[in-house]
Amino acid sequence: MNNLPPESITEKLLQAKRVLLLTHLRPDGDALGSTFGMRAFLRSQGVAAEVLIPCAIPRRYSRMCRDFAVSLSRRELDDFDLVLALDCANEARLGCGEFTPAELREKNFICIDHHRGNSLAAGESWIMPEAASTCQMVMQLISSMELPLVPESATFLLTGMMTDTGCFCFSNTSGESLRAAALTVDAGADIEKIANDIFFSKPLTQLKFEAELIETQLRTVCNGQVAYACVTDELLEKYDFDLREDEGLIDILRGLEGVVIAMLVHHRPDGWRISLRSKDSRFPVVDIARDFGGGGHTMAAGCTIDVPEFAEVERLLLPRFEKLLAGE
Ligand SMILES: [Mn+2]
Repeated sequence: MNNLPPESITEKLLQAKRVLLLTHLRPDGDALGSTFGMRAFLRSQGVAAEVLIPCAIPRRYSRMCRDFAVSLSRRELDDFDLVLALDCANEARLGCGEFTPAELREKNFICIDHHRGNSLAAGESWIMPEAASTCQMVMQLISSMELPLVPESATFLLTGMMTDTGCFCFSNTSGESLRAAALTVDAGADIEKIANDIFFSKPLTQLKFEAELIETQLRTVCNGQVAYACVTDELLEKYDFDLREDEGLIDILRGLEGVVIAMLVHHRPDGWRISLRSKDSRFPVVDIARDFGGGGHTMAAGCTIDVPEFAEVERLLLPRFEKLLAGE
């Protein structure tokens, strides 16, 4: 493990009496894996720790993520001497309930994250953009302390490592990612349970929703190198599909032969939510997302564009893809 966490963070974590663990809203596998994995680890070390998730969590994770707080009062917040935010890149995404980031900064407020351009401004931060997942960072942190990893923690950490790397298929997977994953397996991570719960448990309605999405919405441009689809409210209603469950939906577009850039679009009250993926590191999509006020990772990024019609989204973005693919 080359990238060692700051010693001050490991010290503070182990010296804390009660740690509050936070992550980003609309939590994904890495967000939940890192917070619940850290909770299990801290508890195994005799450090009291609680997770606050003030929003719904995707169904596929609800079996494994249990016993967390959905809200906390200010008085309850006082009981914590350390707040640790995991996998959260900025204040707007932080799932902190009714608390303001300023209130959290009055505590020992630490951030561990792998998003480039993290702007959370915690009291102390460990940001490692080259890490494929925050779970990988947590694993590196635990192994740097040379403390044992309990199987429950190992299973959570491996979950986030697998979801953020597409089961170690995406280009963010490094030797270090695989070594960190190996440590979780050695520690008893239940890879079969993760596979069945997270990857092989798609409800039939979702399968049908995806089939109709492809049948009616999939479009390709740039000689088939760009695939995109707009998730309509009609489709969501017809299949009673909750877009919070959409993690992986864009991978269907990415999985199409010949596709280099995939885009999934959905209309929200504040504009069109754009998710972008690239299959080729020569064509990073994060710059396009940034130009529209978004961000993310080099190959997986997103933004929101507030225009009335979807056709305008196409008019704004398709030429950008064309230029990117032409190497301009
Ligand atoms: Mn992540």
